[in-house]
Amino acid sequence: VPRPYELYYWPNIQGRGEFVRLALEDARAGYVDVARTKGGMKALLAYLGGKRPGLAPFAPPFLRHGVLVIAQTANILHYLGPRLGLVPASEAGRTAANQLQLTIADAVAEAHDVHHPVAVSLYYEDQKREAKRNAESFRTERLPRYVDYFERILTAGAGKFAVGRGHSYVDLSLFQLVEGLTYAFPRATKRATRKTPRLLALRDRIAERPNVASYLASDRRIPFNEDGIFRRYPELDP
Ligand SMILES: N[C@@H](CCC(=O)N[C@@H](CS)C(=O)NCC(=O)O)C(=O)O
Repeated sequence: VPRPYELYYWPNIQGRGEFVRLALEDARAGYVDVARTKGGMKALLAYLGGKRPGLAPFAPPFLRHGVLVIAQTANILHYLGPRLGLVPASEAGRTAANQLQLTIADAVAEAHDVHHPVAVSLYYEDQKREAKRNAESFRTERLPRYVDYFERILTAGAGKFAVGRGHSYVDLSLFQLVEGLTYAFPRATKRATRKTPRLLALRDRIAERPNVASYLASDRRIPFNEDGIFRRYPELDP
């Protein structure tokens, strides 16, 4: 019997951990969201402090599976993909999935930097002016550029899946990206996705997958909030 997967991520936000949670939930893989259990935060911090065996992660999310400790969201999904049946089997398919996931990671980092353009260590309240400037170019240039790109990818793949002939962890992550952008920048996302029907249809199809739907309705799904990556500050989406 394989051990259950142990996911380590901050317990109060969806954040980058959500991309991993969605894969585990869609596959109904046995997993423990460690930091949300008693004593779990201590264990998470012990790993970050290099006090546990395995390659020390720089930052959450990370996954422990047996003796392996695996960090970096896209890398975790690259590991889980074949095990959960969430990626094509071919090397070409796995590489394509990883490439798209890394592009999603770039989009996520840029969405984060909108509210933290000066320093990660400063409060949003201390960088509001710069955030406003950053938000303008994110809304009008970067956000449309990312959603147009993924629309093109879906079009090339006949419209249903990002890679291969079945759904993969990339599709689950695209769902989360669209949900996050919609939460943080409802007006800009609505404008930008007027021309991306395939991406919106994918979002809807993923939300209706039975395991995803029951996860989203459960208390395991942490609501979006202003401590996470996708934050709704109305002044940044006027
Ligand atoms: N590139 C990494 C980024 C990890 C990351 O930035 N994690 C954030 C939370 S989403 C964090 O806890 N950062 C703490 C730090 O950078 O010190 C990934 O995709 O997993």
